[in-house]
Amino acid sequence: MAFTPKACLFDLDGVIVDTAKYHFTGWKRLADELGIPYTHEDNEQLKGVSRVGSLEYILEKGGLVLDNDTKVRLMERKNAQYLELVETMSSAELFPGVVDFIDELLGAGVKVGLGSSSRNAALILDLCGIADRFEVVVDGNGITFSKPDPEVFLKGAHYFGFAPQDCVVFEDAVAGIQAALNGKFRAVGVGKQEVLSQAEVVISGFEGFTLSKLEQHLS
Ligand code: B16
Ligand code: MG
Repeated sequence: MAFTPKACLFDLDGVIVDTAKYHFTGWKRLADELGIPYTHEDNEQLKGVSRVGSLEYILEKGGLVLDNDTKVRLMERKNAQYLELVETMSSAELFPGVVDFIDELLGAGVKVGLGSSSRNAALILDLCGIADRFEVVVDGNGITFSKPDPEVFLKGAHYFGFAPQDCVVFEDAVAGIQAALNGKFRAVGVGKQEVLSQAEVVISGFEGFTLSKLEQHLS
């Protein structure tokens, strides 16, 4: 049966823009100070994972148990580092084709929203000059449960008043695809097929991607 999306919900980091490299630098500096090895593979595991979840992962890797106040301080330090690193971000860092695709959706009357685990999502959208495209932004500040819980996307669909089945989620993280499927959304993976094989469709990026291609893939 032909499928036409009523809304598209985009993850931010890894789908619209590559902030993973800045998260990597921030966590690596912190891990170095703690004497815990932190690799690109670790960073890959933490895509879509909340700030606190990321710290817990690193501490567990190093076998470190810390009290809550110390954990809060470490997260603040990492975030201050991250904010310094993203300060100079601009539209030049947007992934090729993603804004054209979003603009095509908006022109066709498809609603567009953001569903990100990041508490810095609104800032990044602003820095990249695309905040005006998103009618709703659900981010790490507005959710209780992290991906793979579907809360972040369900809140977006609820804002629009649409059933998840009528909305498409674009995600680069395994936990994000699981969140979409757990919420009964249509799920498009952005990245590598072998990593995102649970998604209904995987695209390598948005260059040349169109609404009609999306509809063909999901029909
Ligand atoms: P922050 P997404 C996620 O964003 C990142 O992929 C993940 O690496 C990061 O730890 C998380 O946001 C929290 O970010 O520290 O900025 O609140 O992929 O869900 O857009
Ligand atoms: Mg992501």
